[in-house]
Amino acid sequence: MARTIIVSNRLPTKVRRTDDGLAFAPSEGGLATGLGSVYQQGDNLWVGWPGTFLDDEAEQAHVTQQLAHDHMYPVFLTEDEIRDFYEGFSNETLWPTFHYFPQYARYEPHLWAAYQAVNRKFCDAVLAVAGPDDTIWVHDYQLLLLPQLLREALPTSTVGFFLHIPFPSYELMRVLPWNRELLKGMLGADLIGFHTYSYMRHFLSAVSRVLGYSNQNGLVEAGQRTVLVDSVPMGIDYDKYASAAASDEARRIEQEYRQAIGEQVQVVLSIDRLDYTKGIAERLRAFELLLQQNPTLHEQVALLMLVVPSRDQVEQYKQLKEEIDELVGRINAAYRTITWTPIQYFYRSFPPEELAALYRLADVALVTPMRDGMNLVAKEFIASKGEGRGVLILSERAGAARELADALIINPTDTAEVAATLHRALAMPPDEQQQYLASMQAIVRRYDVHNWVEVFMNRLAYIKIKQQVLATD
Ligand code: GDG
Repeated sequence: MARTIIVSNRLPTKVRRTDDGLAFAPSEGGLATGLGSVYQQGDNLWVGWPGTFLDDEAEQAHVTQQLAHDHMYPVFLTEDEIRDFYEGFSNETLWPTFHYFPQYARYEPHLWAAYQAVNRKFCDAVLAVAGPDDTIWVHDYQLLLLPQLLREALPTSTVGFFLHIPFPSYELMRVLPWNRELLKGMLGADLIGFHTYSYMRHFLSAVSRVLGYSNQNGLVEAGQRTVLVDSVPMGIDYDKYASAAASDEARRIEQEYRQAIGEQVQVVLSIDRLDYTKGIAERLRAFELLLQQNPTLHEQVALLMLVVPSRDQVEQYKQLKEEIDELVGRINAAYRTITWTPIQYFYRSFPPEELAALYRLADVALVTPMRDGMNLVAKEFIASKGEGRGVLILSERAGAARELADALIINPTDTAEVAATLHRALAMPPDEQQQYLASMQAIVRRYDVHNWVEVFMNRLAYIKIKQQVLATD
């Protein structure tokens, strides 16, 4: 019986070391929810790293056994691999290059060697559990070489690949010393999916310029094989977010927060992982400009800013954290009053029910990344609003801006434009807010995460049939 095997750097469960031994906690990411309906069925499986360094063989055996109950198969990474493959080549070479921050990127052969070795390690793990007829769905930038490694080992297998971050213009790809190998690695897949049409076009252009492979309608002639490249934007679990926000618990927390903040104060919400791609510092400057230009808004508006700790061992992230701390301190010190704090800043993660309450509470969501593959926060805000009101301000450089064209779309580098758009959002009449919201809700509801999985799998089945037809022509 053919199975589906999901492969990603992280498993949907995180193992943590506690005083009482190892603890297993589900990950709340969109991918885990979306693919839950796939890997938990039949004999399907999810292969990935459990998120913690474990070198003791007895512990590894225990984790393997526990995860097997939940259809997961772990790949254990050594401390060197975590440093050079994960924090190194993945997060300090590919992440900045693909998000148009090449000045932050390290191009170092020993990181590349680690990346190749760990992709081979993932390949061995998949081969330990997969058969030639299985469908293998590989995810994201940590595993760009894996599709080709799988193709060599299992030539007839069905391999899909999805990239969750932007695929950059050829001008960025040409900077990357190992661009040929990376593109060839991806082309081992039968289907390569991106969030947007422009990422897909950038990929096709890089493939043509670097490898000389032509394409027609997204079908790439890669040597003896035909590979389909397509745009398949990822959705969220709409019903989950809508019902969490409508729950009694979310309403109760919202009321509590509302009372604390003040009935007359409009709330602007900002939620991201700590990352230079998310435009957090630029967003703060825009909020500062808003306060500077509009004294009448003082004591009438508050920015609620959640920054989820992430990669804070990396130098650029440490610096960004300091910059944010300083900006928040400076703006609050300049404008706060005894009864009003302009920026409520949290550097930690919140439980899902509080997140649902914050989405309810917010009058405006300010989503202004410099670059973002998709940005699920924008979609979650829309889904959480129900029949209520709310305005989404969205960066033109988030993948989500393609689908959410009824948001107030801004250029995140243009501080004056962001400040002016915030002003407009805070003054938008309720019926106009509802009209925009309803049209975006229809899109986010229809193209939800279940639809995304279905479309991806259908496209994968289509290219397998197309390959057979082409082979008999
Ligand atoms: C990558 C791409 C692409 C945030 N704070 C808390 C919390 N969150 C959740 C949000 C959302 C998720 O984290 C963040 O997703 P994003 O899409 O915004 O960003 P990345 O993590 O950078 O994800 C991105 C995505 O992959 C999918 O393809 O959209 O472009 O960079 O779901 O709700 N969750 C909880 N507490 C928090 O404090 N529980």
